[in-house]
Formats: sequence, C-alpha cells, structure tokens
Amino acid sequence: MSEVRHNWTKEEILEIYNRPLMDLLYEAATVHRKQHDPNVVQVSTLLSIKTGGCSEDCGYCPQAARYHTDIEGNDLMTVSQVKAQALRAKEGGSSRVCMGAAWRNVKDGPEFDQVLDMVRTINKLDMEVCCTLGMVTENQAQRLAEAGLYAYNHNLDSSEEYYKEVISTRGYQDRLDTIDNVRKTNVTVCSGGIIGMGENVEDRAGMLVALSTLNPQPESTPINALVAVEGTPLEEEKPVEIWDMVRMVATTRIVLPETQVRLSAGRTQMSREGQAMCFFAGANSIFAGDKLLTTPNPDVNEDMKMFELLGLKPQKPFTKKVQPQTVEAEESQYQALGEKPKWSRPGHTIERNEAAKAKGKLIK
Ligand code: SAM
Ligand code: DTB
Ligand code: SF4
Repeated sequence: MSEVRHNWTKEEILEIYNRPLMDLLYEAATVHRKQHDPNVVQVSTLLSIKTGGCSEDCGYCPQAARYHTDIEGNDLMTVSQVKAQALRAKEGGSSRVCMGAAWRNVKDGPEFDQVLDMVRTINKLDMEVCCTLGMVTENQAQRLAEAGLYAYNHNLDSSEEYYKEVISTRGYQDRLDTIDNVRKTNVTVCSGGIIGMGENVEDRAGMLVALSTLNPQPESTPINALVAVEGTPLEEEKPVEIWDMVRMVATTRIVLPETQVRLSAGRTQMSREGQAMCFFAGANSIFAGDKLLTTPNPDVNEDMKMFELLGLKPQKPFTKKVQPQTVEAEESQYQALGEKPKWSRPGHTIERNEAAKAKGKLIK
C-alpha cells in the first residue's frame, strides 16, 4: 500500500507533472496498480435535474443565466422522470447516477424535499447516487445522507488564485466549507476541477495541493477538460491537448493514490488512444451517456466498444463502500432548519465575464 500524504507542496507536484512522460506514466501506473484493479472502470451517468437559469457567473458554465448560450432551461424534474432515466442508465451498465442542479446552493423547501425523494428512489434501485447541487450546509448534507446519498460532487475547479479569475459570485472558502460539511456525514466526497481555462501549470498543481491536503482526500476526483461553449466568457479557449490531460491524470493519481480519478468533460475531443493513455495513467472512472449536463459526450455504444477493445470492465455498484440505508422522510432524524447561511459573494470584477454578460444582454 502506498502511503497517502496530506502535505504535498506545489513544487513537488510541479516536479511530478513536468517529468519525462515515460517516467511519469510508469510511476502513475505503478501507484494505480497497487491501489486499484487497472482493468476496472467505474461508470456514472449524469442527469441534469434542473437546467439553466443559474444566478452565478462561473466563466466556464453554459447554465449561467447572465450569458447567452443555446441551453434550454427547465424546472426541476419529477421523481418518476428521474426514476425512468436511472433505470435506463442501469440497463446501459452505469453503477452510479449523478444528479446536477444549476443552483448556487441548496435551499430548504419543497424542491429539496423532491431531490431527497429522488435520492431515495435511486438508492432503492441499488445504484450509487451522487448529487451536485451547489453549496450545502451540514444539516442539508445529513438529510441527503439519510436519504441514501452515496457521493456529493463539489469541485474546487482550479487553484485558489485562478478561481478568482473565473468566478466572482462565490468564494473558494465556501467550496472548502461545503466539502467539510459533506465530510461530517457518511457521504463520500467527489471533488476535482477543470483544465483548459487559461490557467498555468502552477494553477493545476495548486489545485492538486488543495485536493491532496484535504484529510481524508476525496474518494473521487473528476478531471474535466473545459468544454468551451459559445456565449460563455471562456468560449475562445483552445481545446486541451491530450498530453496535458494525461499529465494531469497521472499527477492526480500519484498525489491522490486512493481516489477514483474520473475522466470527465471533454472526452468527445479525445481519441480512443488518448483515453487509453489516461486509463493507463490511472483514470478509473468515466461519465457515460450521450450528454454530460448540457453538452455532448461520446455515444454509449462507442464507449462499450472502447471497453471491449481495451479489456476494461465496468465496476459493480458499492464495490468501494457499502450501500447506504435509506431512511424514509417520516422517520427522519433531521428536519429542515430553514437556515440562511452566509455564503460569500466576493463580487470583484472579471473583465471577460463582464464582456460576456454585456454581449448576452444585447442578444437577449
Ligand atoms: N451548480 C452546481 C455547482 O456549481 O457546484 C453543480 C453543477 S456544476 C455544472 C458542476 C461542475 O461542472 C462545475 O463545478 C464544473 O467543474 C463542471 N463544469 C461546468 N461547466 C463545464 C464546462 N463547460 N466544461 C467543463 N466542466 C464544466
Ligand atoms: C464534474 O466534475 N463534471 C460533470 C459533473 N462533475 C457534474 C459536469 C460536466 C459539465 C460539462 C458541461 C455541461 O455539460 O454543461
Ligand atoms: Fe451555476 Fe454551477 Fe454553472 Fe456555476 S457551475 S453557473 S453554480 S450551474
């Protein structure tokens, strides 16, 4: 067993990231094999349960109301719609459903109660349930845990320094506090970020310092390549080079040896050979299904062919941790507190966000 370290420095991580590729790949694959079955990949399906119209200014996000993108927004899905999609995902070989909502944070009330019902319903289908709903309080995280939530996704997105260049409506500390709130429950933590937003390699290393020094480290770490969507402030960013993705995946694997590294957004731009290199470098999870939240993802059949070609097997649900028990709403120990947490709003000016907003207003 390789030791999990929580004191990685930026310099150490940069040294790893910049190693000759063959050395980097060899080390990452070695760490990977000590901790994981290299032929098993966990498969999750994303479901956008509430799309678009978001109040935030995240520069990468097509769901931010202030930018003009082609996204068709919708209200919160019904529990039966979600159940039907979860069954489809299960038939397609997914072990986990990850429900995303275009919210800044969770608010107590009927919509959150409906999400709790969705969690109960999917857990009863014997699938792992993940949610990504924005910031949550400890009480809200406990209510999700009671409903049978397996994982909560909340990304750090980038280094603390570069985060300020991308988002002005919420702070890095709020992200860390949410992860902390989830950590106080039985729910596993899924946290990672995005590359290709114009950050430099120091920022990539900085993000990995922030993730690896969490104690315990996240159980799952998504590495997204930016999907540059027209109308967002980052629309003109160049596609991430496969070499950057491989280096980022390999470095993540080395500094977070036990985590499931998820090859997330951006796979439509990657060849099979490129993805195979990422799996060799320690990626052991993907999002499957022809859509991520709002943008395209490779076809399920293409992924199945890739798994066959590479001899990869999908991971069975609850391999890493036992299935949580679902507590029914009537028997819940936790009630809505109607809290009004003081999540921060830094509100500094980000030129490209302002420009995209102005363009959005003009078009609308
Ligand atoms: N609204 C919630 C939040 O922001 O926490 C949950 C949904 S949000 C869309 C989940 C994550 O998706 C973001 O933190 C970001 O890492 C990722 N994401 C969003 N848009 C993306 C894009 N265009 N390319 C790559 N990743 C993206
Ligand atoms: C994560 O790290 N990536 C997923 C999931 N967690 C929620 C989302 C990717 C979204 C890509 C842009 C879109 O489809 O809207
Ligand atoms: Fe809203 Fe989440 Fe998109 Fe930010 S990333 S704009 S919080 S949906």
